[in-house]
Amino acid sequence: MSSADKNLSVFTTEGLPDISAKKFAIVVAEWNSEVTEKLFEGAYQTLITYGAIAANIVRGNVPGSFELTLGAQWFAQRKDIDAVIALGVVIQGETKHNDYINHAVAQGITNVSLKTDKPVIFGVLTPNNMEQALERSGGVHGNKGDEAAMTAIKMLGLYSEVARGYYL
Ligand code: DLZ
Repeated sequence: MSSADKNLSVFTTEGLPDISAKKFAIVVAEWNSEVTEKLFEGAYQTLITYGAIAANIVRGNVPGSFELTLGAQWFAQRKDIDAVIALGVVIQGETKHNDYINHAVAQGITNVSLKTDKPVIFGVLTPNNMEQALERSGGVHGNKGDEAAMTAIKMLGLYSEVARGYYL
C-alpha cells in the first residue's frame, strides 16, 4: 500500500517496551519548518504518550534535510542516547535538489544507524507538494512524526528482546 492510501499514524501498539529510562534525540530540519514543526510535535507527543520522560527527549535543529545525517550522527554517537529520530520535508519537483537530498539522507541515516548500532529513524517526508506534506504532518493522512517515534520505540523493543535471547 502506498503512503498516499495509508494513515501514517495507524500502527499496532501491542507489546511495546518500557521506554521510561530511554533517551531520545529528535533532529529537526528547519527547511519547510511549518511542516517539520508539526512532525516534531507528533514525534514528541507519541514518545510521551507511550512512556518516555520529557527530560529524556532532546532536540537539535539542522538547516535542511541534507544536514540531518550529520546531526543524527552527533547525537547517535553519544553514549546516553538510545535512539535518534530525524525529521525533514523535501518537496519533490520544486528543484532537482530533491533527488540528491533524498538519496543522500536515506543512505546517510542508514549508515549512521549501522555505524552506531542504534535506531536512527528516517522521518523524512518526500511529497509532491506542500498540500501533501500538510496531509502527512497532522492532516488526513496522519503524521509521519508519530510514525517515526513509534518506529524508534519498536526498534528499541526488538533490540532488547534480541539481546535477552528472546528468539533463541
Ligand atoms: C536547498 C534545499 C532545497 C532546494 N530544498 C529543500 C527541501 O525541500 N527540504 C529540505 O529539508 N532542504 C532543502 N534544501 C536545503 C538542503 O537540505 C541543505 O540544507 C542545503 O543544500 C545546504 O547543505
